[in-house]
Amino acid sequence: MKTRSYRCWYVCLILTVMGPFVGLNSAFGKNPNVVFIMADDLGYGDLSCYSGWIKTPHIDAIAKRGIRFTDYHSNGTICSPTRAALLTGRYQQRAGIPSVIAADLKHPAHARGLQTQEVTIAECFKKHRYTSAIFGKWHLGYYPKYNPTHQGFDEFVGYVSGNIDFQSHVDQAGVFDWWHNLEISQEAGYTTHLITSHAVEFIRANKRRPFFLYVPHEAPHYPYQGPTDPPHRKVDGDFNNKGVRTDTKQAYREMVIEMDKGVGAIMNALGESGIIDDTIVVFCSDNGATSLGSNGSLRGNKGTNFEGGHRVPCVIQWPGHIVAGEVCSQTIASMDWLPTLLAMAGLGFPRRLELDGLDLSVQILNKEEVIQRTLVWDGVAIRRGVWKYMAAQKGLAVASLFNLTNDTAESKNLIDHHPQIAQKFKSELKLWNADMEKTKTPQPK
Ligand SMILES: [Ca+2]
Repeated sequence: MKTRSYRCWYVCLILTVMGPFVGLNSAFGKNPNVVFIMADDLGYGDLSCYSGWIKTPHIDAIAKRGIRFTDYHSNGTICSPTRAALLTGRYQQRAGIPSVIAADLKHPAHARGLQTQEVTIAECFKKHRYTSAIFGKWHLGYYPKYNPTHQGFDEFVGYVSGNIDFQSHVDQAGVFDWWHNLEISQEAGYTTHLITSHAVEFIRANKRRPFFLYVPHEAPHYPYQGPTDPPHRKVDGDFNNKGVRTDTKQAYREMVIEMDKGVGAIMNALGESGIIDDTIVVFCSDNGATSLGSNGSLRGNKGTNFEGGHRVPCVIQWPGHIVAGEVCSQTIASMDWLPTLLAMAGLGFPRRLELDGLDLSVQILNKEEVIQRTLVWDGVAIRRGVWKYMAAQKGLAVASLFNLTNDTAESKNLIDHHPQIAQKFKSELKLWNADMEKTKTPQPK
């Protein structure tokens, strides 16, 4: 059996062999830039382009200029796992991040992180001489050795925790958490505004060379603070993690609106820099909404394996390459972006990376028919085509089989009608779990 070190060596070799191809223009001419914007805990029923309750004209405009996905899924139902899958193109379980990386310094999971032996999407773009940056939430390791600058990002401004006070930048363990690369930074400002302004500045500074820009927003994750609210968390202080607003629903709305304005500012910067037609822009969420937001008619919330936990909004634009105003029903997941975006950009990637994500570029660019594929959540839920099987788990007393064609609300358990389908899924889950256990990147003891 191949060992991890052998695999890494082989990946390095592949990357080296790819060298002569580095810098070649894509099939579409100039290498396109990529701006990947991700909200935190935004639900399927939050945005106006998904018939949601918050008016988001700037995100809606991306959908008008490109594609709105109706069957996009976050790999995880909570923050860290989805981010690990997005960055590595692999199931988060395989990438060694099956659960959230805890803020509490005493929690055993606090010491975990995305291991540097993982090859990230930023490293893949950098192999093609892209400049890369991340502005916003990392949540893939607290220790400096897990800093994004060790994972292919040339520049990092943001926080390593799961959430911070939007004004004071203190995390929920009472630790100050705002960084510029490897240094703590005393930069003042509302988190959403800072993330936007760094992204805009980066776009203007790098308009003449291809870049990969990752913009993981904090909104609308708690603490529930609008742009005019004062700070409430203090270092080592005693505070309510969720904040002090009593009208939390209104605060949530303000947070989404502010993020949407930020998306507008990024689009303006691309336009003013004359590179909007050379830039692929994606906007999505990292998991479903809490009960404060809306997952539309879907069952469940963040942290559950029901559709409300992981079917989330996602829109993409690339003027001249993606047909405007399309609605796409392809089943797609966070881990698909690594192979898909590199393929869309006409760039090679190390095919021996043992990716779990699929290259769905032809479904997006050429509007080819959707393909059927299998997705697993947390080793206990599995989906293929119209069918989704869920083992008995928290919030679900008995194993269930749902047909998502007419039942995205997962209200009718059809397991007694289709026992063979359920049994097949159950067997697949067992194999999947054994494979993950065998191949997972270990965390240091
Ligand atoms: Ca999240």
